[in-house]
Amino acid sequence: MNTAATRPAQPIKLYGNAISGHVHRVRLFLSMLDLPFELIELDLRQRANRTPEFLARNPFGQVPVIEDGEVTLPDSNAILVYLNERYAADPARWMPPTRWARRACSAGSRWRRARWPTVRRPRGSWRCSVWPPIRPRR
Ligand SMILES: N[C@@H](CCC(=O)N[C@@H](CS)C(=O)NCC(=O)O)C(=O)O
Repeated sequence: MNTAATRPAQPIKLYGNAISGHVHRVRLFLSMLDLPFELIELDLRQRANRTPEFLARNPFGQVPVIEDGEVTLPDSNAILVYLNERYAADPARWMPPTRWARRACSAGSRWRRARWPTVRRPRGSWRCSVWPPIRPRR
């Protein structure tokens, strides 16, 4: 639970939709950190992500994007790291303790989403979304 000193001055704006997994993971983490946010729904079928206003927020035209005061940030991975480092009372709780492990975790999570639908991590390992973190394709 984060403290009053680490709360945003106004609700974080989250541009996304209800069915995107990338948006869902950001919503989940916002909730876990107990941060106020407002979901701004974009209808991707109507190409709401291709308007000049939205492309100014994310030139790739993808959700999620957050706006937190002066900060505009796309990409769910980047957003999770940002929220953790800025607002989590104990950022180490959500990230592995060393730089190499953090790197492996982040690369692994991208790799998993691309190629490996179901993975498990052993009990007692870091809160990494994939195990093993990196395994090159043969
Ligand atoms: N690397 C991005 C991927 C985001 C992504 O693929 N978003 C999809 C929805 S799940 C999207 O906006 N697709 C619309 C498009 O690419 O035009 C992230 O992690 O946020």
